[in-house]
Amino acid sequence: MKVVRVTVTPIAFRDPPLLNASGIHEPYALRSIIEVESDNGYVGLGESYGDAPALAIQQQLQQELIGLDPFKLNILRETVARVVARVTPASAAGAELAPGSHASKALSNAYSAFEVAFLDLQARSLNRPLVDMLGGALRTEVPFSAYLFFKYAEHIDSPYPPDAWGEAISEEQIVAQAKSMIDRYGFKSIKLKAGALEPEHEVSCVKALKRAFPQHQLRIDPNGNWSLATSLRMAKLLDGCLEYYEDPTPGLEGMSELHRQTGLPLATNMVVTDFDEFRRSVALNSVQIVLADHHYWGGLRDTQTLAAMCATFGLGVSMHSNSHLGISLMAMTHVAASVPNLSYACDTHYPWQEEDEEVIKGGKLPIVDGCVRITEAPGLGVELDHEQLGKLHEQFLSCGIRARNDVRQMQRYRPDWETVKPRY
Ligand code: GKR
Ligand code: MG
Repeated sequence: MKVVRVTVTPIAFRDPPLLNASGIHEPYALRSIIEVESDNGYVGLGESYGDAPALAIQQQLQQELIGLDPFKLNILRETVARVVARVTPASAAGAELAPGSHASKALSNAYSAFEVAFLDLQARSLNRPLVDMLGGALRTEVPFSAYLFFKYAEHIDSPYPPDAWGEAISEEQIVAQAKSMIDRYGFKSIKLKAGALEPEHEVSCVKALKRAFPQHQLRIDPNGNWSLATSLRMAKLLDGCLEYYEDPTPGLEGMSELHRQTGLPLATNMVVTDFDEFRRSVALNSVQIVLADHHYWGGLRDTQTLAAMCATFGLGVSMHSNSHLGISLMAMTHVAASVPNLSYACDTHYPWQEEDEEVIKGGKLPIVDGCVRITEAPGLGVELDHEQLGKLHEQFLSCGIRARNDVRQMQRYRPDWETVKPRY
């Protein structure tokens, strides 16, 4: 089997005004949708970052992958490495929370984007689910958490009508957001994205969630926007409410000291983002749970390696997410289904994306009882809807955004907004 066509299509879809440690989401999130076709008529799918630096590499690779055997992933990695060495990308400014724009992750990002499509192609040609290319499923239902955000009711100068979620700033509004998400999707655990408002207020919201959902597991994630002193103070206020404390404070040293002083389980998608940081984290005992993300950890098989490393060093493992659509959701679900030590419900932004903006046939994938299911359908189990792809590509062309920048977007609301890390 040989690759005869590779198509990378950048898309943009509506994204709500979600607040975070950098600023606020822009009205559109960017992704790329990848199709890899083989000479015997199968098409493998992938989804990755659509920010300009990541896209430039993916587009360079389109021609270079023609003729490769989709089973030879080691050759794929070598080919990607050659192209990445040629196209040295610049990191986009103001995009700290968009790993697709980090130059240091260029190789693992680009490899991952195509590895998923190659694995999908392998699986389709064998008429097996993709998870069988990863050693087979240990579970068919993968749990995800309700991922809450503080948010405004609508974007400044919004190019489209307000979303149905409404404003979420107060405790009552955050509890209402959690209730809608849980009623709709059945999530059993809740994550609150923090680092955006006063820490005391964010902690009060966690406590309000605890009162409203006493049976649910809770996490808070300030994206490293709290100093060590603030993180210690908030740990006291949180008073045992948490399943884990996610990236409260920046740096491996800060996290290590926080764990030493509180004993709380700390999770991260910020201080352990590659195997070198993993090694340093183990030496310092900085984190106890690693949130994997195949998009920048180097694909589905490297995510399995990461999970095996976590098992070796007695760490928990779960999954991080950025704004994404269904192809990424299914890739996350297939790898999560294959990981023996998946110890926590995974993160996903999926509920935040609009019903009419999915690129797969049949529209948005169901999340039932907080879980996404994998079936025996071949590959990732989803088919591309070319009409939808075309619509979201047009939106990419017209939206004017080429790299995520939550700082610049916040400056439209508050011209004096600056990046200060940690802010609190
Ligand atoms: O989308 O605002 C966001 C999140 O803050 C995202 O950028 C983070 O990468 O979800 C992520 C996280 O868990 O840190
Ligand atoms: Mg996080």
